[in-house]
Amino acid sequence: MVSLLAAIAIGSNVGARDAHVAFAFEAIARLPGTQIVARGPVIRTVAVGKPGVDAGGEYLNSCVVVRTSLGARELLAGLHEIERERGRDRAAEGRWGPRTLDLDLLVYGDAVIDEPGLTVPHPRLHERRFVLEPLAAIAPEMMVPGRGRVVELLRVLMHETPVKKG
Ligand code: A4P
Ligand code: MG
Repeated sequence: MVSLLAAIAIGSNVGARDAHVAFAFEAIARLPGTQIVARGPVIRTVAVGKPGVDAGGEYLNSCVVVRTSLGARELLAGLHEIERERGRDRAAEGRWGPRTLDLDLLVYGDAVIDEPGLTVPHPRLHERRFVLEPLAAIAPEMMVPGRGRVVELLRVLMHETPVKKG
């Protein structure tokens, strides 16, 4: 069976965040045809939101690299099911609003997909330190198709982000 490497982002900023993240690690490992190759560090991050939208409190963010024989849509459907098991209700929350568990498919092999409901690589991956930092800790050399190596994307982002003085 064909299998490939994929990267998944994990985020939680509502409720028992530690438990939600721990559940995500376990549940992803139980997805059919899927093994966790590496588990990212769990980091605390300031919620990134939009002006006028309450992004909620501090996040726990992490990620995993998996080897999987699931298709990209099957994998994303599995991730959405795991989110629901932790009580996530998309209908009741705003975009970028607070959430118990957010699982994003970051990279799926060398696939470039832009379809309704599925964009891979994740369109904001390269702009987000809370995604790139844990991913660079476990997969610095991973190629993000169309963008470059993870470690390089993090380096560029850190150079672009103004350092607060004082
Ligand atoms: N979708 C399409 N492609 C993908 C993909 N590759 N992975 C669709 C996951 N989902 C994908 O997602 C919205 C729709 O995107 C879904 O229907 C799915 O089919 P969502 O998870 O319901 O909504 P969202 O997460 O609010 O939207 P989005 O655009 O994924 O937001 P982000 O970019 O994930 O931002 N601050 C910190 N510190 N840490 C965070 O983790 N996360 C967000 C969410 C905002 N601020 C944050 C964090
Ligand atoms: Mg999301």
